[in-house]
Amino acid sequence: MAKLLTNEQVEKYYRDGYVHPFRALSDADAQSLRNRIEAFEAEQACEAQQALVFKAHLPFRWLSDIITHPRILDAVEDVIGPNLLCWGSSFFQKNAHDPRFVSWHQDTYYYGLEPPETLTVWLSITHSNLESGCVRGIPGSHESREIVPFDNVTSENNLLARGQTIVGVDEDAAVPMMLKPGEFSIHHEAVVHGSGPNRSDDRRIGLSIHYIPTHVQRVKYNRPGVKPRAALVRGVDDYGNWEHETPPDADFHPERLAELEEMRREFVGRNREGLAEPD
Ligand SMILES: O=C(O)CCC(=O)C(=O)O
Repeated sequence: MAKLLTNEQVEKYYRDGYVHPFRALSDADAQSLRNRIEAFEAEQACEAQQALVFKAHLPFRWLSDIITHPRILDAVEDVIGPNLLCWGSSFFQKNAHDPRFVSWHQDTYYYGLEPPETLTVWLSITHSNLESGCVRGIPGSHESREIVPFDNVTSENNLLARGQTIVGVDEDAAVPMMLKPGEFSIHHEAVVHGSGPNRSDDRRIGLSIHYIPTHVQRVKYNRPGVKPRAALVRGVDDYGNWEHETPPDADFHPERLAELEEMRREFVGRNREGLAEPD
């Protein structure tokens, strides 16, 4: 029996490649999450999206609590089943009146997973709407699961480091996934999506969290003899394709921070070799 989504919403996810909105956090909890993020940024003198790459949840209990939030996991379970791994989480942030954008892209190109079944939860921590540059998706663009041809267009304002840009997208077909603080959308890794600049007076902050069913394997970026790592967030793992991360028992957990740093270095190395990164 479904836990959060209706049958129609599950069907919509498979048909269109996304569905929204769902509430995870109350207004007050979304605000206190925002306060924590902003306190971290003030302390580090750096945006969270720059300091915490790929697995923002790894060194912080308060972010580990978000990737394991029961309402989020209920929604994910309704779509991809009861045995769930979370392999990544990244902030996407734009300040008030910020020209930064996310070009039209598919996540599949970066992820290297087989089968390509990542479901991304995009949790809105502020208002995400047309003015603030919410995520927009092209319905049905995930259907073939094929990678749509793209160019790498580098721009200092593109939040995608390598600038994957699918050209010729019919923007009139794009559907805005507008969200209030504490609400989330879900999207399939192959759906074409992107977002425009923030023209509003407030920041637009989202946390993008990536879930897979346990049978999915990573087929790219693996080091010989080393399993990729992910958090088992619900159910059991009968496949053993991933090494399970231990949740942090303290904030600024030193070992987890070191793991994040190692991943960052690997990522820089891959970029030097001209390989794609898991944006
Ligand atoms: O936050 C954005 O504007 C884009 C997010 C995105 O591309 C993603 O979560 O996959």
